[in-house]
This record gives sequence, structure tokens and C-alpha cells, in this order.
Amino acid sequence: QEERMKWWTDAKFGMFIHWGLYAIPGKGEWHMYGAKIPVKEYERLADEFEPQAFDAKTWVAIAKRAGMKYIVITAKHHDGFAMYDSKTEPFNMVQATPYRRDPLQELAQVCREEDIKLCFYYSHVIDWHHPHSVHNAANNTWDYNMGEKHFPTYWNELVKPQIQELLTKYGDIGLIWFDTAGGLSYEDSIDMMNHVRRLQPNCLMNSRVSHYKGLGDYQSKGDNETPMYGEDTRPWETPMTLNETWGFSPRDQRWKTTGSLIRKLVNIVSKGGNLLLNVGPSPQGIIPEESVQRLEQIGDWLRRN
Ligand code: FUL
Repeated sequence: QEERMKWWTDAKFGMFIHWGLYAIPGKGEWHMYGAKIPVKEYERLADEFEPQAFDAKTWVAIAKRAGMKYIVITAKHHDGFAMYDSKTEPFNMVQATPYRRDPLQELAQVCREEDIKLCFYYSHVIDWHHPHSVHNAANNTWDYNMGEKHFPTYWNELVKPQIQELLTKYGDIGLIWFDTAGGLSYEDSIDMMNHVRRLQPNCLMNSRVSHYKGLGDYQSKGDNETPMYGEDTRPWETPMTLNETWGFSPRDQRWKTTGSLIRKLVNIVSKGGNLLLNVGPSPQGIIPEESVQRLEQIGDWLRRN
């Protein structure tokens, strides 16, 4: 356990990347749910997803210059779209878009070369695209009849096979960042943890793998939460945004200042935690300039101090 955690506790600072089809409407990653967009209509976004400016090298360089040691990217968020070449489900980057490339594979390659740990975010409970994702309160009730949902179909035919793909085709993965596990049973939480352990014994999992307390390798704090000193007995991490949303949303210009970001980083790290700071790239694959600037300034400060 200790041994497995070492790279992560040493790392302190990571980059979170929320990137998916939701970047196209540009209203954050909960847009499909908020606007109750029918699956068939949402799927059409994939027809126009062609991030010609995406360059894994640029992203990894931005993270490195900021002093970040790991990257956690959305492999599948709540909208169910797989940002990689999934053989399990055609609603993915390679089969459903004109782009046809696998950005996670490209990132994996560059991360290996640049000595950055690649990690995947995976929404294992909420999935608005799949007809059988049922547990969380935030379900797709506009396309699907809740009474007809059969959770094991979703779990065994989509979630577990996709986790298997992510843990077998991209080399060593630092951690799987699970999310919003409300409603998932204790048995299924353990089932998932065993599944990950079997596939990659050194891959970490955050506590959001389950809503049962104490599971996972470390505690994920609430979004943007800075805990009090001594509050935690386990290793912990705060996921934080640079503005107020996770997915690309150009109308959200409420950027935190560099000064306040540095104070948050110091505050968190001095209490023993990790900071996972988020960027939301555009549909073209560009990390917003305001984000890049702030990350650069944080990196400059870290190099001076
Ligand atoms: C939340 C999610 O619902 C948000 O969309 C985002 O991914 C954040 C990090 O976790 O619970």
C-alpha cells in the first residue's frame, strides 16, 4: 500500500483535464443533463468533433512547466462518450467522429517520454447515454424508462470492459479517478476495486470509487474544498477548477487569480494534500489562454521558491 502510493504523495500537484463532446456547446460537462438533450441529438455532436489543434506534446509541456507531475484526463464523463478507441462501445472518439484518432493513446506516449504519470477519470455510475445506468439520482429519465433499467447490463457490458481496455492498452496507469458513486452497492464497489487491482496492481483509485467511507487508496475532497489542518487520516487530494466550471465554457470568465491559486496550492500541500487543478480544452483541442497563463505563473513561482 505505502509503496504503491509513493509516487502520488511525492507528486503533490497534478493536472485535471475535462475534455469531451460537451466542449462543443461550451456550457460545461453537465449540459446534456441540464438541457435534457436526447441521446440521439447529443450523439450528433460527435459528427463535428475534430480537434485539429490537439497536440499531446503541448498539453504535457504546459503541465510540466506548471510543476505538475501527473495528468488525470476524462476517458468517459457522465455523457457516456469514450474519448478513446473503445471496442466495447461505438460511441467513442475513433468510431463516432471524423477525427478518428485516439488522443489518450497520443497522451500516453508523450507522458511516457516526459515522465508524467497518466491517469484516467472514468464516470462509472452516472452515464446519460447508456440505457441501463440507473443508480445515481442524476439519471437520464428523458430517454429511458427507469423501470426498465437493468444495472448489471451496464456494469458488466460497458463499465468493466471499458476499465479493462483503459488498463490494458495504455501502459501503466497511475490511477483511475472514479466519480459520483451515489447508489452503487458495497458489493459492486468492491467488485470494481478488485477488477482494477487484478488488471494493474499498482494503479491507485480515489475514494469516489464508492460512497461507502474509507474505500479507495486516498480521499478525494469535495470539489474545490480546502480542508482544515489534521482533518484527514488518509492521504487526500483536492480537485479544483481555475474558473468555476470543469468542461470548456467560454462564458465562465470568473478566473481565480494566480496569487490565490498559489495560496491554495501552498495551503493544501502544507497540510499534506495533493492539488489536482483543472483545465477544460476547447473543441479544437486548445487549453484556454487564461488557464495557460495562470499555470505558467504558478510554475515560475515554484521555480523561484
Ligand atoms: C463532479 C462531477 O459531477 C463534475 O462534472 C466534475 O467531473 C467534478 C470533478 O466531479 O462530481
